[in-house]
Amino acid sequence: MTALAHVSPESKARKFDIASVRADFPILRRLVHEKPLTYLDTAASAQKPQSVIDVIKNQYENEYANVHRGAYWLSETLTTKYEDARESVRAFLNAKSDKEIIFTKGATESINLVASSFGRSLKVGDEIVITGLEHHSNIVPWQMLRNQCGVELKVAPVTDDGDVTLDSISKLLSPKTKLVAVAHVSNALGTVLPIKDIAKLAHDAGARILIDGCQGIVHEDVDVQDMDCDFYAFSGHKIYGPNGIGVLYGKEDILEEMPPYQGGGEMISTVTFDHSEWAELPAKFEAGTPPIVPAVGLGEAIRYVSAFDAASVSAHEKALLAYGTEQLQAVEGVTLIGTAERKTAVLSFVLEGAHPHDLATILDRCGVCVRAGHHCAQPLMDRFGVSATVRASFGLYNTQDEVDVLIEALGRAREILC
Ligand code: C6P
Repeated sequence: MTALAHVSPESKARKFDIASVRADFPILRRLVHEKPLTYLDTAASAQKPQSVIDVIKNQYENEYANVHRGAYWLSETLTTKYEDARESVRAFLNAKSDKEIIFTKGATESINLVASSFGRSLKVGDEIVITGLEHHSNIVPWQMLRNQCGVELKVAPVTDDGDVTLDSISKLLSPKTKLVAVAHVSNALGTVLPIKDIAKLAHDAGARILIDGCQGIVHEDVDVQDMDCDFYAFSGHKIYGPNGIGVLYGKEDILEEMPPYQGGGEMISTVTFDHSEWAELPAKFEAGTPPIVPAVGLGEAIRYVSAFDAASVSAHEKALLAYGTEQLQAVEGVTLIGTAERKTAVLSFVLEGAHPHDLATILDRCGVCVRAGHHCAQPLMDRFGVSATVRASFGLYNTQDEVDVLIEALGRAREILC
């Protein structure tokens, strides 16, 4: 079942028509360096549809107040919208309960929440298993925990095509493993990991599993019950929503056991100078004034993507990836990094004789936005013996024509740099 399959059937009436999809994103109409914008950096952050922009604008213009604190109409109205957004996320992930959806400021904070809170139950000698293709946000929090409490970090190796085998994960698991923390989709290569199988391996070993779903939420089916993951973390800005909002899904019984991550605001039920008691989930993990408007904007973004039939969006993105792969491989001097069979929406490559940053600068002059660098995955770059790659990444609004623009701009860059 797909994430999009959890919304009501009547809301999925919209046909996936690329021209009308593009018309939803006002920024795609602008020029950059007097060239049409070719936005191929959705893995870094997605562009926003008009409906999300309108909702945000309307909140500030007409409905703004703090939430969960005011006994007046404005505050109650926005509180309802904030909690409706939580329900939209719950339905999107097919979580059992709203209590399992914690709003954070992004995937990085969601993972840090687990490291800081769940991590407190770990002790010297316990082990955490990650993979060699993780984003720094799914490496550094575990290193910090290692430095605090002496847990060990085990890393499953990356294969030459940019994949991680189940066997290599399995070999690292033992009764000492307390957590397996893996990406759903690699941001740097696009590799899709078999999350359901990894979750089974983790659980068979008696460990919990956290999925860094920052890229997976955009391109893959996400059903947290079907995957049987214990935690799923993602950021709103990748899925066509605002920035400043993220989600941590956690199974209710596990979240109940975990201590609060931060103190203050509405995360308490009572406070005295001697002692405080915690609020019920999800408030226990939402200290301080939450990212109210971004949460409502995320709810709208989820409504936006949920209106399409998931299979059509997926077919469109797969066709783009196949076409882009074929076109890039035909460019002399280009080496694609990350050629796993299960792959989505990302083309990471190097061009012989050209530094990725120089290449990206020339592409920018042609109106093409790509990311160049280590993509916050330095150990993965080391694995492939490069310091950086150029990364073109797709969203639902990209077209084959834009791939052609990229290839043409690459030809121009080759003439200048090589
Ligand atoms: N990747 C990229 O260009 P935040 O910054 O908290 O929204 O997301 C962090 C993060 C965690 N995991 C994965 C797999 C990610 O892709 C990201 C963000 C961006 O690839 C910015 S570094």
